[in-house]
Formats: sequence, C-alpha cells, structure tokens
Amino acid sequence: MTTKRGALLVLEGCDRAGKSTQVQKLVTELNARGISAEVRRFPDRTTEVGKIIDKYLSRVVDLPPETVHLLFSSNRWEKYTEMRKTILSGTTLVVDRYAASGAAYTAATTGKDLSWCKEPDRGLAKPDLVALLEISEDVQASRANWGSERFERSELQQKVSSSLHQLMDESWVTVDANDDIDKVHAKLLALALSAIEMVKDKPLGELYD
Ligand code: NYM
Ligand code: MG
Repeated sequence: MTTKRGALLVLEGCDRAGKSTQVQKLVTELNARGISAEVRRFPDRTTEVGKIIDKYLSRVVDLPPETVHLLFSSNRWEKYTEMRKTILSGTTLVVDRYAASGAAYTAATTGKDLSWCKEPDRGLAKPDLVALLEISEDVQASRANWGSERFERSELQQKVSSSLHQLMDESWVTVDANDDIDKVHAKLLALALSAIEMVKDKPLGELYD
C-alpha cells in the first residue's frame, strides 16, 4: 500500500483575524481524531532569514520594501524541502500565512502589481486549500496588541484585504472570522477534513502553475 499524502492547508487574512488561534485549534483537533497534522507559520522568525524579518517588523532595522519582499519569500524557500517531505510522508500541514500574504502585503505597501509580487514564490508547494479569514475593521482594532508592528494600520489592512481577494482561485474559501472562536473552528474543521480526504491520492501542486 502506498502512503497517502497529507494536505497543505493555509489560513490567510489580515492581522488579528484569529489565524494563529485557529491554526493551533485545528491541529489539536485533527491529532485528537488520529490524523497526523502539524502547525507551520510564516514568517518563521526562528530561521536565519526569519530573524532579520523579525527585526524589520519590530522596527529594529529598516530595509527597502523590495528587499523585505524577497526575505519573506526566501523564508518560505528555507522551509520548502522539509515541508514537501513532511506532506508527502502523510502529515497534513496547517500553515499560518503563506505566499498570498507575501504578495498581498507587498502589493499593499508598494503599489507594485500582483504578478511582480507573486514571482519569487513560483515553484513553492501549492496549498490544497486556502481559508481566508475575514474580519471587520472594528473587531480587528479591538483585538490585543493591535498596532504594535509595522503594517498594522487600518488603511493598509484594507488594501491587503483587497489584494487577498484578487489572489483567490478555486482552492480558496472565505470564512467569517467575526463569529465566535468555536464557530469559526467548526467551519475550518469541516473544510480541513474534506480537503484531506480529497487530495490524499492527488499529486502536490506547485505555485503558480
Ligand atoms: N507578512 C507576512 C508579509 O508582509 N509578507 C509575508 O510573506 C508574510 C508571511 O508579516 N503583518 C507580514 C504580515 C504581518 C507580519 O506576520 C507578521 P504575523 O502573522 O502577524 O506574525
Ligand atoms: Mg500580525
């Protein structure tokens, strides 16, 4: 019997949409059901490139936006081989932000077109499902630590949200993240279980083919 592959599931959305909470809850629940699943997140601030990104986001260093864009992408490439191997060995990855955040935030901060912004991520593993967590401006501003890092400004977040919508394809679904945590979790769990089942015999795709 050949090993069934895991799924690459991504949660996207603006800052404070609840992605980190939901990613964690989803993996815990999948594991409780006997499904092998692990969390990943981007930026991954623990890698060499991730440490520079962390300094940039917390305003310890300044860098040109194009440089920052390539750092975010290269942070995903740092994890590419390991993530692919893990998925192909049967473990589902639930990822807190991925390539779409890379394209959407740079498009929003620089005004560059999305095709320029997508290019460095071409060839990365393609998500089987992207759940876009949508949140109102009021709920966003009311959540903890809002405004403490770079990019956490309402008018920029509106642009990010509109770029994320432009990136949607058939692998995306939107989820109303203003709802309470357990309702959002239930929706994401149903989506995850069906995606895991759907893709287990299919090859893992590549961005952006
Ligand atoms: N961000 C995240 C980008 O600008 N490009 C990327 O490729 C990724 C993955 O980093 N405001 C931005 C979005 C966030 C910030 O992420 C930190 P988080 O999930 O808030 O720690
Ligand atoms: Mg954030």
